Amino acid sequence: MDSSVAAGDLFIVAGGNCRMQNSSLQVQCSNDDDDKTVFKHGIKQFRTGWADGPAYVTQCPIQPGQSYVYNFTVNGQRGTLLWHAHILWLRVTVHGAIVIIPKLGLPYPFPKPHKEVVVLLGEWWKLDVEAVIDAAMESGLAPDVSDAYTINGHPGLISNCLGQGGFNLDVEPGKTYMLRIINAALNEELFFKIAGHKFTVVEVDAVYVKPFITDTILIAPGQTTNALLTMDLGTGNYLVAASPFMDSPIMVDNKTAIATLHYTGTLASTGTVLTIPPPRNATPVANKFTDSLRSLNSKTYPCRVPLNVDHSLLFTISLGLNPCATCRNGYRVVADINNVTFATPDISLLNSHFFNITGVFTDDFPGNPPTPYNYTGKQPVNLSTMIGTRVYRLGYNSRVQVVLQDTGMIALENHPIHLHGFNFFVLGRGLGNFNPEEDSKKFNLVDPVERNTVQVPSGGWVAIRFTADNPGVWFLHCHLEVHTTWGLKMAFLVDNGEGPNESLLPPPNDLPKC
Ligand SMILES: *[C@@H]1O[C@H](CO)[C@@H](O)[C@H](O)[C@H]1NC(C)=O
Ligand SMILES: *[C@@H]1O[C@H](CO)[C@@H](O)[C@H](O)[C@H]1NC(C)=O
Ligand SMILES: *[C@@H]1O[C@H](CO)[C@@H](O)[C@H](O)[C@H]1NC(C)=O
Ligand SMILES: *[C@@H]1O[C@H](CO)[C@@H](O)[C@H](O)[C@H]1NC(C)=O
Ligand SMILES: *[C@@H]1O[C@H](CO)[C@@H](O)[C@H](O)[C@H]1NC(C)=O
Ligand SMILES: *[C@@H]1O[C@H](CO)[C@@H](O)[C@H](O)[C@H]1NC(C)=O
Ligand SMILES: *[C@@H]1O[C@H](CO)[C@@H](O)[C@H](O)[C@H]1NC(C)=O
Ligand SMILES: [Cu+2]
Repeated sequence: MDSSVAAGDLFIVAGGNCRMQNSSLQVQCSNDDDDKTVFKHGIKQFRTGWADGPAYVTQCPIQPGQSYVYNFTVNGQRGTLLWHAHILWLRVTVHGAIVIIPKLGLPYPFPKPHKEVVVLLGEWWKLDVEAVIDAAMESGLAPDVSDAYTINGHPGLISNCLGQGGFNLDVEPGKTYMLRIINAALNEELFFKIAGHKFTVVEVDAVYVKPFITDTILIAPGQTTNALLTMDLGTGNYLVAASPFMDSPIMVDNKTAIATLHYTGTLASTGTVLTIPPPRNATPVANKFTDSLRSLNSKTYPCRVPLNVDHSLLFTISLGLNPCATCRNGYRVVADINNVTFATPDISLLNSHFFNITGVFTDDFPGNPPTPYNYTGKQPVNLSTMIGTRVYRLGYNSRVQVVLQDTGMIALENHPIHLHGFNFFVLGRGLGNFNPEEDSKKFNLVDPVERNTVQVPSGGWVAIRFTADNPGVWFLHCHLEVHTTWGLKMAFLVDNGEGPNESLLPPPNDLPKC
């Protein structure tokens, strides 16, 4: 990749000004080692799906020696997002922040902070991650967990890595800072805490929220959170901690990444005030954060949740086991939506759609589980899945509700599900099986939070709605990379509308070929 897109780089994108309504961004990616694609996570890519990024969904990978210009317009969005590689596990290190500043003259809906700081949370393996996932795919079993989490690239002091300095955030007493926190980890949701300080959360996934105060932030891979932090303690050093949230029995991982918040003028001999991260299974802490999220829903930033729906879908989110003669135990761990494990095609879905190439995908993705059962109770004995490259087709502008339902196949587990091409509204969530009659009565249709990645609670469900006003092919997948690798993904195909600005644009000339 050329120097304009190196890992950890920060894009500052002008969200337009009074003279210029839209702003266009060109990201030149040339490639001199592995096959790569770059995904602008959360950018809506209106009619420009070609610049979205997921490999074999909207493009073929950029081959070594080739280059591709991602050409798209940021329109109507501002806030913190991220970009990352969207092929194999390369996003472990190929990622960074996207900061879209508001239109010139348009203030934040909260007091302007003294300074803004990007806080990028990551995950680190000592081994080459490609070797880790390749070994797992060969054995059919789960990959090794990471060796560390990182805060702006540093794990901080960890027991077997003494002498490692951590990230140091220097602050001035009395000032307010805005942290733009991004979870770029591969496989873990994280708690984020700073000793002695409380956050005021003002934005998630580049959408303003009703401000609320919390001492712990919960952030899943692919999510972003902007939080104000007032330096009201005057002096001292305070521990910053990022630790996993995992309320599933599947893995035990309690590593913590640490950094320091340092007030300028603090004596060098001053110790650090510590904080204890929540235990990794602290579901009540996670729920308290999630339940506090509400759209701002002000006159300037209204909440446009669809009040009626054209498609009401129920998607089960599961793991599974498929027979595999060459695997260590005779089976392979897989994952699926509605019992379909996604098979990656040889050419991109978007290419196949635009050029009418048949035989690449079918548009018969099930809108409901093929065999309904008690998803959070006793599981069927046969844990195998269907393999398919299937999409769900939507008419332009149709209003879609998807209830994402966790199941106990292998184990109940929390999954952060990310939708490309759209933001969605989160109408409600609960434990057990979704009950259409009872649960939909309790939906929040007034100020539900709007985002692009949402957690399906372990042993529960979450209901989302969006308007399919963006023609193209849009990926929906778990943002735990291990589950994506196992097939926890599908795509929506949104047809063109009738109007002049309602169809997918033709692909750029330099679109990589397969
Ligand atoms: C980028 O897209 C814009 C608008 O679609 C177009 O005018 C421009 O020529 C494109 N630039 C490149 C380098 O392809
Ligand atoms: C992490 O978990 C391991 C295994 O359960 C345990 O031995 C260790 O004490 C835990 N460490 C912390 C910091 O909680
Ligand atoms: C694909 O088929 C549609 C519908 O038949 C047609 O309108 C369109 O022009 C075709 N596209 C290409 C690139 O051939
Ligand atoms: C599903 O299973 C759970 C756990 O065994 C049980 O509590 C619940 O009543 C069951 N639901 C239905 C609809 O049978
Ligand atoms: C589950 O069903 C699949 C086909 O539907 C079959 O191939 C497999 O052997 C079955 N597994 C078990 C354990 O019965
Ligand atoms: C999933 O599909 C497989 C293969 O057809 C089948 O054996 C299994 O019973 C299905 N499971 C569910 C829950 O639908
Ligand atoms: C598309 O065009 C219609 C009709 O001209 C207009 O109302 C709408 O705002 C346009 N949409 C976008 C996203 O530009
Ligand atoms: Cu998952």
